[in-house]
Amino acid sequence: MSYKSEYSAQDVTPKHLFLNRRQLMAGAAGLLAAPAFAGTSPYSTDEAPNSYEDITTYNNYYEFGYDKTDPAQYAEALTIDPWSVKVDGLVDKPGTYSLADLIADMPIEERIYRFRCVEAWSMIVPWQGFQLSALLQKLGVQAGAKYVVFETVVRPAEMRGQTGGMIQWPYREGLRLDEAMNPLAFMATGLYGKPLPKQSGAPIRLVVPWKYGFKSAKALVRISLVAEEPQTTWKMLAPNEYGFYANVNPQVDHPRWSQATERRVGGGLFAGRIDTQMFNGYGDQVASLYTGQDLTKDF
Ligand SMILES: Nc1nc2c(c(=O)[nH]1)N[C@H]1C(S)=C(S)[C@@H](COP(=O)(O)O)O[C@H]1N2
Ligand SMILES: [Mo]
Repeated sequence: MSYKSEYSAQDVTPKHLFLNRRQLMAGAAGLLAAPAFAGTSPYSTDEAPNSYEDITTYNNYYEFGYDKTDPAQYAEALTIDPWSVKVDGLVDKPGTYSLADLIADMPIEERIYRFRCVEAWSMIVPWQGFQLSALLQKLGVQAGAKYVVFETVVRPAEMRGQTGGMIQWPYREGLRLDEAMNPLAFMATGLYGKPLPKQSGAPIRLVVPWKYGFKSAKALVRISLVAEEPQTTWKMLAPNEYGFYANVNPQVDHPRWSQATERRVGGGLFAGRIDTQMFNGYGDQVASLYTGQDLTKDF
């Protein structure tokens, strides 16, 4: 089944125009799901996206609790305007940027990606946003930078899960610089043509479609360019279960379950499991990043 984006530039529906107008009137916040989509990307899958309902009511976001329904129930408490992102480390233009300044000149497009959680469920998600590479180019990566680190906001008064639990906040993730520069690595600011919902990581999150979902950190407030492989949340918690690379790999099982197959969320009670693909099906674009690496060790 194939899906034609409602939001492509070639197909300007009244709904699209309405969204533009409303978003423009809403000011900076509205620009986050910016109006000028370049059309469906060659990087998008033509599989049918999950419903908005599926995508925004079945979430992992431990800052709001451990249950899949906690984020939809509690994320509304997070203040996302104003929002700023600190950029530091080995970068030409460090500083604390307002979100609007950070993304002002980024080319916004739609990417319909497969999304595969390490827990062996998956979805198809129509994101809007921009390539991480465009942002890194604008910030100016210095020689010596080898990794990009991402940190989520820490705000226990608004994030009820941050008042306890086993995670050492902030939630943090990282990519090797060549992974971050791959055209698939994406910064999402919108979903289904609307500003990103809070439970999905508003106002800005990472999306790395060939890696397990935990790499795709939400509600980013800090991006650092560093020389050494950074500490990352799930590896800190259980290094024998979750590695730094976390590439989707049906041949490397989690110590407690198989990664060979996955359950597509929203498939219904009687839908069968589907085979998990190497690199979540993005091998043509990313396999060369790992030439010479043993992915059973660098899992
Ligand atoms: N800050 C933060 N980012 C996070 C998480 C989290 O708990 N906190 N969970 C991760 C995990 S395990 C997954 S599977 C995805 C889920 O994204 P979704 O809820 O939009 O599907 O977010 C990732 N990003
Ligand atoms: Mo996950």
